Amino acid sequence: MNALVGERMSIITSKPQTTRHRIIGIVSDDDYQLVFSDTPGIVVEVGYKMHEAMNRFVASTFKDSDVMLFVTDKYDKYEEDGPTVTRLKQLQVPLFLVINKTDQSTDEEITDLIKKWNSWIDFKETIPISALNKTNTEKLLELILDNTPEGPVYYPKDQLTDKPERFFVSEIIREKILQQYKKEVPYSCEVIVDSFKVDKTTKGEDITRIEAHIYVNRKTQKPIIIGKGGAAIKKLGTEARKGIEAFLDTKVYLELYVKIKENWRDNEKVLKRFGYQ
Ligand SMILES: Nc1nc2c(ncn2[C@@H]2O[C@H](COP(=O)(O)OP(=O)(O)OP(=O)(O)O)[C@@H](O)[C@H]2O)c(=O)[nH]1
Ligand SMILES: [Mg+2]
Repeated sequence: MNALVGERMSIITSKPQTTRHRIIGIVSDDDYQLVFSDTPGIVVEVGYKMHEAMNRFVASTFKDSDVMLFVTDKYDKYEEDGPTVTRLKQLQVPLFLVINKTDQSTDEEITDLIKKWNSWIDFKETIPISALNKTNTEKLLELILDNTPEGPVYYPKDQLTDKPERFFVSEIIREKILQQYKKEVPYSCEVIVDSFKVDKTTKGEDITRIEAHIYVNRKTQKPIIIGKGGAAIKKLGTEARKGIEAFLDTKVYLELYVKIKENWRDNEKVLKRFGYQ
């Protein structure tokens, strides 16, 4: 979606289940507006209420999308009788097979993937792309436009998404947590931006002052996030600040706090407050 929208809306990491929400990216041109939704993948092993919420985000796109793009690559593992393939088979709207990461695949690997997937599901279009190098992404955009019905314009032309800046700020911090910490720790974290103020430095430059809380799932995870003498959280703060500065295009002063919220992934009230509605 980032490649198509031309902005870094969704966070990207090498770890699975990076995306937890339905994130909207809007592309407006003189004669069209496309509203993209990036969602998590379907969570097969549902362990927490948070996973159910993630699957509800996926389900919502199955209900209201005009075109569905299934993005996969040679590393993905799917079974023909698994929930993802089963759900895709039932779709009524045009469904595209988008084979990503062609920069890392041979022609033969791509041909084999196309053959396998098309023997499972009846795709309206099949297209190999590289989101990284933006290979074929323009062509994909054209195919989408060819297959979308006409409809009303939903958003003002200059609007890129439906969520506030503070959501994207919290996502950038979560991206850095996923990149920096190991195993279960990043999956046990949620980030909430509590304060977001645009201010001026003494030199008169814009500076955004941000306070954010990192919620962990268990007592033992707090010292892990903080690290020896605060080294880990200091590194996290630096990386996150750089990412947020690039996103907001202002200087950023970031303060991070860690709080324990036992078993938040199974707490309906907390999940609601964290945006998993
Ligand atoms: N080589 C290569 N890597 C890519 C390409 N597109 C994405 N990646 C990498 O693939 C990994 C996963 O990317 P994500 O965008 O997090 O994938 P996702 O499908 O949204 O995954 P979840 O949000 O975890 O469900 C990251 O390490 C990306 O840098 C591509 O075209 N080529
Ligand atoms: Mg994602």
